[in-house]
Amino acid sequence: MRATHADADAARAANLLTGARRLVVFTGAGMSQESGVPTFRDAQTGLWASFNPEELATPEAFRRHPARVFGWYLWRARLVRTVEPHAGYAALVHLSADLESCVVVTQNVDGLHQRAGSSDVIELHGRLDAFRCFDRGHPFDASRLATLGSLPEGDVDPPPCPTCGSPIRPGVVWFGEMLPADAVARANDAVTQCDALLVVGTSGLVYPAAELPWLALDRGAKLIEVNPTPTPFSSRAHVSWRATAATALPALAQALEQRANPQLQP
Ligand code: BV8
Repeated sequence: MRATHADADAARAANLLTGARRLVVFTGAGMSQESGVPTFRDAQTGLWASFNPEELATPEAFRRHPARVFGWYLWRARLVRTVEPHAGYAALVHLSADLESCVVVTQNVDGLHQRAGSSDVIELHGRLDAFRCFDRGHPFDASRLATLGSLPEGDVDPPPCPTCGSPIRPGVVWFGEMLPADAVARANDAVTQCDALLVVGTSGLVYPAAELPWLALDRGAKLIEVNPTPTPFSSRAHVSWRATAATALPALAQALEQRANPQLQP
């Protein structure tokens, strides 16, 4: 059977990873796209179609329009509860089994890597299912939002913090906010020590997260990129794989499996 272009990419990526002991997988919104979670730069749907996510994902937007911003996050949190991690997430879990370490550093806030079974996940931008109060950071139990979560899409007034009365906000990192220092430190450590960095589904536009692939390259790590479209990393990647996450990652796991067990060749 003639090898396809995808097979060639899988083979090149597998060759690069053969012998790697410490892998970091750096993911963005494109990793979740085939599970039905719109990417950050996809046109917003429904009531938020007229808003640019970067205009909603800020403390200023929440102060100015708390119900609009809170309603958007509640809708997203509800959406994420209804989707399932696609085969690419399971492929990452599978290929991690043969490695000394496989750290997932994600910009995503949907928790899908953990739901798929990845055990070493660093969330740079927080999580949709974590809530706290805006002014003092008092944790807020998301199950108290259950009734609100059933509301139709649209504005939802954030409830007041039971402790201090400040409006409840999502536990994500907004534009203009610092990333969690411990997550940044752990991500930098992982990338500094990795043999290879697998970059999946990120536009590479949002900093400081987007610094990580450049750090890996500077430290001599091999870089494999999985993205249907070019990004700022593409020209420096050792393998720039024009494919989607749910297609490429299972193909990569299979190619690595065949190298580890040649008797399995089809
Ligand atoms: C910070 C959580 C220090 C929220 C997110 C002015 C003032 C303040 C800061 C700045 C400023 N100017 C610039 C900055 C820095 C700013 C920034 O980088 N802005 C960008 C827009 C230029 N960064 C910050 O503000 C950060 N904090 O700098 O603090 C500071 C503090 C105070 C003052 C000054 C500095 C905080 C950034 C974190 C923002 N929060 N998420 C939420 O989710 O609502 S970021 C958000 O974008 C998501 O997390 C998303 O993951 C992330 C990055 O986007 P991507 O993941 O790459 O997604 P995107 O849609 O862009 O691309 C998808 C990709 O997937 C595409 O390439 C596509 O081709 C590909 N794809 C599509 N389908 C598939 C696929 N790939 C594979 N398979 C598929 N099927």
